[in-house]
Amino acid sequence: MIVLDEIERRYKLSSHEFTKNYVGQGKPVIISGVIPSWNGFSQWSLKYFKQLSPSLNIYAKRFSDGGIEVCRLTMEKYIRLIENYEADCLNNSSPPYCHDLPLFSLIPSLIEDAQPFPLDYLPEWYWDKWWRYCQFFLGCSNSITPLHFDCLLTNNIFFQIVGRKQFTILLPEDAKYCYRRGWRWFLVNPENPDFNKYPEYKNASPIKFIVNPGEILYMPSGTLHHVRSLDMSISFNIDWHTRKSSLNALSASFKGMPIQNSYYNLLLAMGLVFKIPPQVIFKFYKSYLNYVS
Ligand SMILES: O=C(O)CCC(=O)C(=O)O
Ligand SMILES: [Fe+2]
Repeated sequence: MIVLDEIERRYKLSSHEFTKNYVGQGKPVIISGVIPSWNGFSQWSLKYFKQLSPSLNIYAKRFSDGGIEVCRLTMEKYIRLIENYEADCLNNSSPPYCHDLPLFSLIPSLIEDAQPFPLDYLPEWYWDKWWRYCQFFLGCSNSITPLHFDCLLTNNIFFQIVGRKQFTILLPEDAKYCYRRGWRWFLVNPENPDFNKYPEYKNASPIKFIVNPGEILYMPSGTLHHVRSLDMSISFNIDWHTRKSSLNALSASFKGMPIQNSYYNLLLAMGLVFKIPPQVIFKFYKSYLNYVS
């Protein structure tokens, strides 16, 4: 078991070291020096997305204790809401958060902007059309994603492009102190924990840090994370399994993982362990990208 009191930061980490010392050890890390060499890094902004595809239909979410409310609107309308909020946050209500949007599939020209993509951080199985597995997060400052882990128990490589985000993360061993609700959400608010209601949280060891534009965050499978946007922000992630994490995730089918998640994990394990090609698996996996919350 690893004990961490702060996150490591590495410049242009090699894929060999990434795989051995971070993925292999279940250790989070922030990697700088990779995203800034992408073709379109300095071009990406909400205005740019609006110009590329104003009438694109997207969805945005509001998180509350009662659940997640989803609303649908166009890219143009959403970005106007964000711009108005940033210009005058006191007189405009805070817009919903565009969360888990497969934007590379919706605006394919963005794929070229993210080249050279660090494919060698991922298992080779993902190299073909890697962008299909990515989900975007667009939002205003102060957008929040409450404490959770990623629902298939995948590894997560998180790309911060515009704006800063503050992460509070906990290693999987601390889940027992965070008061779980359902499969993946937790009741504790790590930014302002209510120790009367959640006394066990005193035993947890949260790590808090900022991810800056142009940085990559790696979170191992099962890492709990709470995320606050400090600025208007554009990020995307790729959730992915290794052979080992796909088998571990399958064994979680016996520990409360919803059956639908086990189905998607079985598909990924068939790809990673039994080498069934991604072209075959993706047909069945595609619906996952709308299923995640
Ligand atoms: O950026 C966020 O608000 C949430 C990110 C997240 O939960 C993820 O990448 O899994
Ligand atoms: Fe997440």
